[in-house]
Amino acid sequence: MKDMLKAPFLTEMIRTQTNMYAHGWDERNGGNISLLLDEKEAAEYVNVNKVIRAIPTGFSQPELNGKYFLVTGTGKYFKNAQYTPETDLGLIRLADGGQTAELLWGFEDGGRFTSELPAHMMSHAARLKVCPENRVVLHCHPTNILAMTFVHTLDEREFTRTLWRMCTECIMVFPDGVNVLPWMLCGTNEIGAATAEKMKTARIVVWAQHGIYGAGRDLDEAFGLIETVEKAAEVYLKIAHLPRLNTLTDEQLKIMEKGYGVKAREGYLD
Ligand code: 2HA
Ligand code: ZN
Repeated sequence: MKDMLKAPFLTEMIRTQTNMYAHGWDERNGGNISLLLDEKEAAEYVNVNKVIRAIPTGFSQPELNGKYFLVTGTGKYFKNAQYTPETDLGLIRLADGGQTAELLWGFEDGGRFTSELPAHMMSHAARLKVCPENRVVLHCHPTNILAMTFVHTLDEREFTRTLWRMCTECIMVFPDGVNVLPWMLCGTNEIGAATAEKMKTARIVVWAQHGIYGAGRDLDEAFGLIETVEKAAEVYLKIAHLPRLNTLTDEQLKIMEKGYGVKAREGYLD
């Protein structure tokens, strides 16, 4: 068995958490990440026949039965993952149609997976249907996106159009736009199901007055997606109260669409 602490997927996870903390997106225990692993990949580092603990999840997700995930722990601080990965992270396998998480590594202090596991697992199931290569669901609290949900309409088309206009490459990075959930209590199956529903049509779901969810094929892609949305929100907040002398027009957004070879969300450009 290889050393888990040297597994590239674990190193990459810790690096991402550390970077997210440094960006100010994950204060205290804010944020959570889940990374889908191949069974073969997991089996190099853990004994897949040795379940340490079986933890009820409180939801069912039969499509993900038997799947392996590296997940962040509830109550754990992203800033500390680099020092105490074996308590702050866990490798789980879903069983009983998703109703049980079998712990194969980690959470060594008796801890468990993130309180947002329903939103993560339901979102994985939704994204895998659209993009079979999807591996990552990532949640955090970026300051500018969060602030924007207090002063901008939550209409998804308008929210997306505002962000697309803030930097020339936005439409290339998230042509599918940004979906938005009105405020809901977090950590529940209800917000999980609502997030997954929104994940059917976009890789970004903003939780009003809370934060953001991003999905991607790897950690870098999901991180870069959120980074781009957050940058656009920052530009918006810097200029929203100032007279606008110049802007990006729908004509220019259409030129970018052609130039980058992407397809903007249907009906989102005039
Ligand atoms: O786990 O971010 O949404 C902390 C959170 C909950
Ligand atoms: Zn949160």
